[in-house]
Amino acid sequence: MIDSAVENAAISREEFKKEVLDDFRIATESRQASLIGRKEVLTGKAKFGIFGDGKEVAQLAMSKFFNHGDFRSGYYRDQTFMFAKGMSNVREFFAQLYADPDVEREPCSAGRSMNGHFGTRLINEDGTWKRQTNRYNSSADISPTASQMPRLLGLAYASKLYRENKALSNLTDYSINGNEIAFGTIGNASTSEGGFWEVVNAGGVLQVPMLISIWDDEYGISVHAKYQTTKENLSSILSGFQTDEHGKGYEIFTVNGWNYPALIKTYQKASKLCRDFHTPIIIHVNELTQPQGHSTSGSHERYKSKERLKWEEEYDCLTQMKLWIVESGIATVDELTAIEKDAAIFVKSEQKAAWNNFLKPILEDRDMAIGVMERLAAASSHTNEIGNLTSSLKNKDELNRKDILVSINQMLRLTLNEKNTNRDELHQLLNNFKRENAEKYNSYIYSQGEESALKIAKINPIYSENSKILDGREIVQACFDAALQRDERIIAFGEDVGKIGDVNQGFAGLQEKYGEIRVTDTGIRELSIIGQAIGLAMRGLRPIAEIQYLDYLLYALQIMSDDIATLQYRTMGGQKVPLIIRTRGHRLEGVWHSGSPMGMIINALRGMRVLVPRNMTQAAGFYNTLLKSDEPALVVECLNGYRLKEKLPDNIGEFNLPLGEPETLISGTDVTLVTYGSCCRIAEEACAELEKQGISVELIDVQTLLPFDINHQIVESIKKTNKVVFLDEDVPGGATSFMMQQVLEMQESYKYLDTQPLTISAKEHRPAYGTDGDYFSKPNVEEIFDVIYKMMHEYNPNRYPSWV
Ligand SMILES: Cc1ncc(C[n+]2csc(CCOP(=O)(O)OP(=O)(O)O)c2C)c(N)n1
Ligand SMILES: [Mg+2]
Repeated sequence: MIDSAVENAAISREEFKKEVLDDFRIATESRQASLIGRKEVLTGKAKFGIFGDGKEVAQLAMSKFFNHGDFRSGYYRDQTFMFAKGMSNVREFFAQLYADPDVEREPCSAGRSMNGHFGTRLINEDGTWKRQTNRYNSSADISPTASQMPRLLGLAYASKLYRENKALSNLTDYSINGNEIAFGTIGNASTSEGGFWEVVNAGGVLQVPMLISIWDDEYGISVHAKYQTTKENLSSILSGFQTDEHGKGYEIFTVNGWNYPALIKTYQKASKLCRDFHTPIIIHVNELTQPQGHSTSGSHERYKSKERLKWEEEYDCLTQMKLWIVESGIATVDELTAIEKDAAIFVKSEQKAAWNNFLKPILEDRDMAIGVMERLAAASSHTNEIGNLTSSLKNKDELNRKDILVSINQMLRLTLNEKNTNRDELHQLLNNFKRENAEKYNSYIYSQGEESALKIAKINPIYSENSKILDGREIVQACFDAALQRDERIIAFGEDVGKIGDVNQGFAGLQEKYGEIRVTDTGIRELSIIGQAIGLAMRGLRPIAEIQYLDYLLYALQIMSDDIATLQYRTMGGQKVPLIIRTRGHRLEGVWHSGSPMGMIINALRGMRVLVPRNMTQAAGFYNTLLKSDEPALVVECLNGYRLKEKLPDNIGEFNLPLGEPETLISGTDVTLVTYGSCCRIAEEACAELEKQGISVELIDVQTLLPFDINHQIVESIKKTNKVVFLDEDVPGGATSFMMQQVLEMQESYKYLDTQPLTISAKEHRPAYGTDGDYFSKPNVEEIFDVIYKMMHEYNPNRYPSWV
């Protein structure tokens, strides 16, 4: 058997043996990491563990065909693959298990993600991209099942763009002729998620080099395939995606997860098709096992039959690999036992090193604190209590940084009324620890690099006598035209974006001008439209992905929240996705075409920029800023603004508007009215009516909700007016509450208020259809007038008599 294997592999007998035994060693080390990892959790050194045992051999096969420039988008079972490609190693694996916050020791997430959440560092410390085509790349894993799928589509679609758009061929840091495969991995049960099917369909439509491996162990935690999958058979139900006579569709393979040579053959054939012809691939790897059960949270004996457990033992992929190696005459049982022994020793020592490295800085912090505590004990009238607290900190098992801070705080409370330098020293230490830990646990929500959106300098719009007056839609169209002209990396896509240039014609004529590869239609699939953008942005392109109406953002909100918004944070600045999500909303007609759920959105999207321009010129200025920055953003255009007339700036493609800078639309002295988006126009009308009654309102458009008024301009207005009203068309307590919290609490404007701060919002229900539906659902001029007039009446009843 070894002879035929050697023949097929076209390498020498020695080389072949070395490769097989190397594989066996990696798989065995990976298994040891799983076994020891579980013990580390059960003995209390780590909080939770989930491991790749039972899935090692298939991953070895996959790793052989994963080349430089390729990307992985996978899930928590993939440690063997990550080890095999050197994208992770045993020590880093344990560092993550212990939640080591040191990014050098735990480069996937700096201890922020639980174990098994892999990813490589795609960007440098200054935020610039690393070269991707000379290394192996993995997007950063997230926990929600199947959520690796949307971005997988984009990672694969990037290869298509790089291959088909010759103008991108100089971007060799990201692609060499689009030869890169996006490798996806997913568990069998996770394929029950809607997102899986949406992405599989889209991948087939787009014909992109996406190679999906399904690790099928028949279970999703305790739930058997009979509850997950029609006919309990993924290969069978996926067969409709099989390529047809036109070559469209997927090549689908089914292979047993314990059969090393068959797996290698399968991955070899599949990856060649995928790389050369961009044929999407599904490899259904079945008959996998889970020797230790799903995770450390329980044991699989509770839900697997005796027969199943016995079968799992027999068909454990490592057992089968060993049998094959021996039967093929590649190595003896003794040779394999020696490898197993060495692997056990190696993994144990790596685990110990990871633990010691993790613990060392905590012990140093503790000892530093104890030194100060002992001095305080001597100087304080609470010597005994402080002494007791100090010794219990000294003797604490499973020490965390938290324990040190808790002890310090207890002592500071005990000595609240004492004045001595040791107490001051302890206080100082506490502040230092807080600062250091904020860096460890609270940094990188947004880009901290040079291309942060907040660092893009303002360039004012320029107008001249010749500046044209156009419909709003023509203003954004001119902005997109200039952007597409300027930068080949920019692409736009979404429902109806291509042929008709979007439902409101922001891209009108631009597909004809720049080609289908740059401006293109997609299926109705919001989740994977955004996934497409994520993957493209990760591979150096600049996507503008469109969600047709704000009301339909909900389908995509999950991936925006779980993936985009957490990306910088969960990698501690190791990955980024500079992408723009363009949508339109606020006010038009009916329940699903006039929503403005901005509170929901900004609460789900900390980590993204959320922009709410009041008109299309502001929108264009923000698009220009965002395209120069490296941050992901959502831009909500006003659905009722496309036909309003605006003046086209002469520098439509160049001017930038800064984020986080409100604009005062009307100066006033009596009341500050804070709003954004379509409400600006309604507020302007209300202000005119109030002016007639002698009430001078200062109207402020915040323009961007995330970030919000970074220079604290609004409080300056309140210092003058001493009254504030927050207006929008979200539900009561929605984004108006956010604005109120920012202005009252963060800007401390409560100090300057003479009256109760108020909010005006839409009703609690979705807006009803028709003119009256809108009038009675959303805030209107009369309501704004009433609220502000009443506020003035309460403040000065003589001057402003009650009028109702
Ligand atoms: C959206 C979502 N729902 C539930 C979970 C909890 N959960 C984690 S793993 C898992 C089972 C996944 O099974 P499968 O896809 O077959 O992968 P396996 O663990 O068997 O390799 C579940 C339900 C989750 N992470 N995300
Ligand atoms: Mg499973």
